[in-house]
Amino acid sequence: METNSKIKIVGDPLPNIPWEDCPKNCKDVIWRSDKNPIIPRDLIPSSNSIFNSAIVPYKGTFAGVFRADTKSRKMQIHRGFSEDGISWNIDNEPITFICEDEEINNFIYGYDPRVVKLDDKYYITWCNGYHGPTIGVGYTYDFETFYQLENAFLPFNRNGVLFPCKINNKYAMLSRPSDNGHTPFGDIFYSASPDMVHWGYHRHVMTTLPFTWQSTKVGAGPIPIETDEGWLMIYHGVLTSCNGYTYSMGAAILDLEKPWKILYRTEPYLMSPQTLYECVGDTPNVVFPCSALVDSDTGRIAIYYGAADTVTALAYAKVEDLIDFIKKNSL
Ligand code: BMA
Repeated sequence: METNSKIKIVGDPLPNIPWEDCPKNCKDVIWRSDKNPIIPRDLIPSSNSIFNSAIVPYKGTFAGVFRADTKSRKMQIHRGFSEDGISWNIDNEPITFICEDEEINNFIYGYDPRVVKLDDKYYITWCNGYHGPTIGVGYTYDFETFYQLENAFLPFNRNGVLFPCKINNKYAMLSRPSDNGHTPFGDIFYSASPDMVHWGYHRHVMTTLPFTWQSTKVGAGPIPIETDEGWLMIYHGVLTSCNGYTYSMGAAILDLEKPWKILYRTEPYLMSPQTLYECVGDTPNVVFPCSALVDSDTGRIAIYYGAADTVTALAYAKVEDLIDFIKKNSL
C-alpha cells in the first residue's frame, strides 16, 4: 500500500495511474517500466514510428495525442485512448483541427505534442510547421472535435509547454526559440497571455551548462507539476558528442509565482539513453519526455517519453524522492 506523499501536489488523485514499484536493485530515482517500450513503432498501419507523445487522465481512463510519423516520414499528431495508460488504441488517421483561418489551418507538419487540462478544455500545443517550426495551439472538450487557435509565436520555436493554471492571472507557457533545422543551441523561456492568443511578457528561464549532459540545448518536457516546493519541471537536455546529439532527462524546481526563477536544478541527469530501445532507432540515443501522470494522493508519477525517435516508453518516480534528489543534487 502506498503512503501519502509528504509533498503537497496540486491536482486530482489518480488511483488508476499506471504503476510498477521500484525494482529492489534499482539505485536511481526514476525507473523504467518492465513493459517498455509500451508503444511499438508499428502499432498503427500508417506509422513508421510513434514516440514523443502526451497522455492525460480522461473520464476515468486515459486519452493521448501521439506523434506518429508516417511511412513517407510525414510528421503528424494522432488521437488515442487507453483503459490502463499502457495498451493504446491510436487512430490511423491524424487529428484534423477546425480553424477560422485557413492560413493557420493549412497543415504542413505537426510533432512533439503536449496536452493539459485547463479550465474545461484540454489544450494541445505542438511543434507546428508554418514557414518553419513554431508553437501550434489547439483545444478539445472531448477528444472528438479539435479546434485550432493562432500559433503562439513567430517561427522558429519548439517545445511549447503550457502551465496547468493561470499564473498571475495569465496563461503561461514555456518554449524554446530555435532555428529551422536541428538547432545546435537553445534556452527555455517563459511567456504569458491574457487570452491564449496574444503572448508576451517573455522571461528567460534556463540556459545550457558547458561540459555537461545539458550543454547544447534544453527544452521543457511534461506539463509542470505544482507542488508546495515549487513547479516541478522535467526537461530534456542535449549533449553534442562526436556521434551526434544525446538527449537525456533532468528536472528543476521553479518558483511558484515567478516560474522563470529556478530554485533547484539537477546537476546529474535523471535518465540518459541506456537501453537498447533508447540507443537504437531512427535517431539513436534519445530519451524525450513529453507528459507525466501524477497521483496527488500518493505522489506517484508516470513519465511518458519518446525513445530513439521510434517508440514510446514509460518511467516511474515518487515525487517526494524526486524533489529530494533535485534539491540534494542541485547546482
Ligand atoms: C528534436 C525534435 C524531437 C526529437 C529530437 C531528437 O529537435 O525534433 O522531435 O525527438 O530532436 O531527434
